[in-house]
Amino acid sequence: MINSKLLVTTLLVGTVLIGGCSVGSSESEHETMNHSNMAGMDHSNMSQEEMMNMENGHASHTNPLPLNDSTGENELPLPPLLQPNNGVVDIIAQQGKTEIFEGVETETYGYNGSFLGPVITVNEGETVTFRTNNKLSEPTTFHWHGVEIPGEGDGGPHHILKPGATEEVKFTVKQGASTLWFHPHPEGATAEQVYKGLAGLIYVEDDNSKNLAIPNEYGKNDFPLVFQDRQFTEDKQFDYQAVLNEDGTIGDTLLVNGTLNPKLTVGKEKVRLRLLNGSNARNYIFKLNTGDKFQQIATDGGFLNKPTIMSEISLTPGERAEIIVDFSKYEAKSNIALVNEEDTILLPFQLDEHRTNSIKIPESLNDYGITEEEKMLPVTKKLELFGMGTMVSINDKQFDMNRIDFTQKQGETEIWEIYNKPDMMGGMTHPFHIHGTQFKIVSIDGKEPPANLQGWKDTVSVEPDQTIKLAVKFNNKGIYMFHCHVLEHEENGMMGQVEVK
Ligand SMILES: [Cu+2]
Repeated sequence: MINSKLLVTTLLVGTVLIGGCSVGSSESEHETMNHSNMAGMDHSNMSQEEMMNMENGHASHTNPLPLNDSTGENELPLPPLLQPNNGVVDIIAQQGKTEIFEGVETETYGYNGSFLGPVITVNEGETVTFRTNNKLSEPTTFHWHGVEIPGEGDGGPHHILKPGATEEVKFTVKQGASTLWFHPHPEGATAEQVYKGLAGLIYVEDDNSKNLAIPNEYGKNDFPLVFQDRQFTEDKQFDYQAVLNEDGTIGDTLLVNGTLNPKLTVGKEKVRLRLLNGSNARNYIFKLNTGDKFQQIATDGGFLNKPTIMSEISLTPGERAEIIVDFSKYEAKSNIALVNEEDTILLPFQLDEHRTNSIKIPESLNDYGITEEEKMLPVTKKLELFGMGTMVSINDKQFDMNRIDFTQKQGETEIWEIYNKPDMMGGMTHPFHIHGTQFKIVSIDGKEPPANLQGWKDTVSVEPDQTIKLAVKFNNKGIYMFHCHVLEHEENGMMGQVEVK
C-alpha cells in the first residue's frame, strides 16, 4: 500500500522537480521560492497538484532560499544560565511576545521566557530533577536531545503534557562534558513548536572540562550560538502553516540566539563557540570570511581526542560542534565574520582589544575511541531512509506510536547500518538522530569517518546513497525514538521506536 503510493508520489515529485527545480538552474529556484514563501497564502483554493508543486518546489538538495547578510546592528544576547536549585531545574513552556524587529511584537514561544530558552548547566555525577510545566494552550513534551536519560523521562511523543500539567523527571547525569539541547517532541506539533521558539541548551560539565585549559568563561570567551532560519509574514509574525514545506521548512531570515542581525563582541584572544543548528531543515556550512582555519574541539556529545584543524564545518539540523577561533592575530578594525557556504554573513565579530588570554589549547582533550571488538561486530539493525515530502519512510514504514520497530538490550553495543536510498531525483540528506544515547560512527561508506566525526554523536548527516555504520549502546531502559531531524520529515513519519530492555 505504502509502496505503491510512494511510487506515484515519487513520480509526481520527480516531474515537478524536473520542471521546477532542476539542479543548477538558479532562475527556476528563484521562481519556486517566490511561490512557496508567500506568507499567508490561502491553501484552500489550490488544487492538489498546485499544492504538490508548492510543497515540493523547493525540496532541493541544498538550500534554495538564501539568507540575508547580518548587518550586525544588534549585539548577540546570551541565554541566561539555569543551574539546579537544590537539585531541581524548573522549566516552563510558555507563550509570549518578543521584539525581534524594532517596534514590533512577534508572538513567540519560549522556555522560562518569551522566546527560546536558558542554558541548563549540569555536572556529570549530579542527580537532577527536571520539573517541567506546560503553560501553553496546547499539549507539548520536553525532550532532552543527546541526554542519556531513562526512556520514561525522554520526552518523546508518548510523554504528552497537557496544558497546565507539571511533571518531574529525576535522573543522574552519567555522561561527559557536552553541549546538548532540549526541545518539544509532541506528535504532529514538534516542527511548529520548535519554529515558534521552543529550544534551549544543556551544558554538561565534568572534571575534564573544568580542568582543561580551554576557554570556559560563559559570555566572555565561551559563547553559545543557536542558528535558526525563519520566514516572517508581512506583519512580522510566525505563520508556520503558511510557510510549511513538507520537505523542510526554511526561511530567508537568520536568527542567532533569537536575534536578528546579530554581531558578537569578542576579545583579541582564543574564543570558544558552541554551535547548534537549531533550524527545522536548513543545513549550514560554517566558515570564516577570512578563509582562516579554526579548531574543532567537540562533536554533539563531547570533546574530540584532539583539536582538529578545519577550514569549514557542516552542521545539519540537530547537530552541534564546538570550535575555537583565534582572534589574537586580527586587527581591531578587521572585518571578521562567520559566513556560510554562500558567503552570507551569519555573524560578524567586533574585536575588543582590551580582552586577551594566553590560553594554549591542549593537544589532548578526551579519550574517545572505537575498540577493535566494536569494529568487528556484525550489523544487527538495518535502516533504510527513503522518500520525500509526506512519503518519507524508514524501512518502508511510517511512524506508528503503537509499533516497536526494534529491541535492544541495555548496555549492549549493536551496529546500526543506516542507508539513505536515493530516489530518481537523487534524494535528500537526512540528519539521523537517536534518542537517549551518544553513538560512535564506525564507518561512512566503509571508510573511517573524518577526524572531526571521531567523537560522540547523537545526530549524523546521511547523504543520498551513503551507508553509515554506528556503534549504538543504550545505558538506560525504555522506549526511544530514532528519526530524521528535518523536523517536517520526522513529522511526516520518518521515525521509528527502539525499546531497550
Ligand atoms: Cu529527512
